Amino acid sequence: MISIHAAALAGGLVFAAAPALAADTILAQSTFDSDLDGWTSTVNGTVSWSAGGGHPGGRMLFSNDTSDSTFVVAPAKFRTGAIDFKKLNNKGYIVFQHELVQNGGTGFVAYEIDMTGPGGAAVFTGGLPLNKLNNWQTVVAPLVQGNWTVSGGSWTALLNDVEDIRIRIELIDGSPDVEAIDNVKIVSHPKGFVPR
Ligand SMILES: [Ca+2]
Repeated sequence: MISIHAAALAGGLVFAAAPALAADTILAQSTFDSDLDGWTSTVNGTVSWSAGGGHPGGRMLFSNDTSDSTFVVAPAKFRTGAIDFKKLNNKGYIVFQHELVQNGGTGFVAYEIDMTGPGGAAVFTGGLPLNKLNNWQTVVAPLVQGNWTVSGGSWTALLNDVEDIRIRIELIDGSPDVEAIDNVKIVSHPKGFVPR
């Protein structure tokens, strides 16, 4: 063994232990602990910052008394320019947490994330929320084409330039309803997903 080791050193080789799987890395996130962090709403006047009640800290709070379908729109740090989505294909995910605070409605619609850009558009549809107030649910959307419905262009062309990401914050059909989002993240997952 000693002679082999010496020969390896002489040849400039280094034997390392089996490489550990690369760790997940957060590439962008909003924890809403000091403000809305640049998030906006598709329906004016429905989204505000709440200093408390988050998971933990602050949260993005939605409240309305109509039957709109309200989404929140991600700030620039979640889009291409700050993030290389091509590198995240099959190796990244979007995650957020959602909470039902008050439910005066008649039913639910599913979790949803929309991504659009000049090359395409895609929709991630999750399950329905649990009918449980003040309970944070974690929603994970792998950046794997099979988890999305491509509604225009192509998945690859979309990932070349993701210009808009929006998350459905209003899951209650009817009103009044109050809901919240916290901990939106785009995460690199280098070990990758097994394609569906
Ligand atoms: Ca928070």
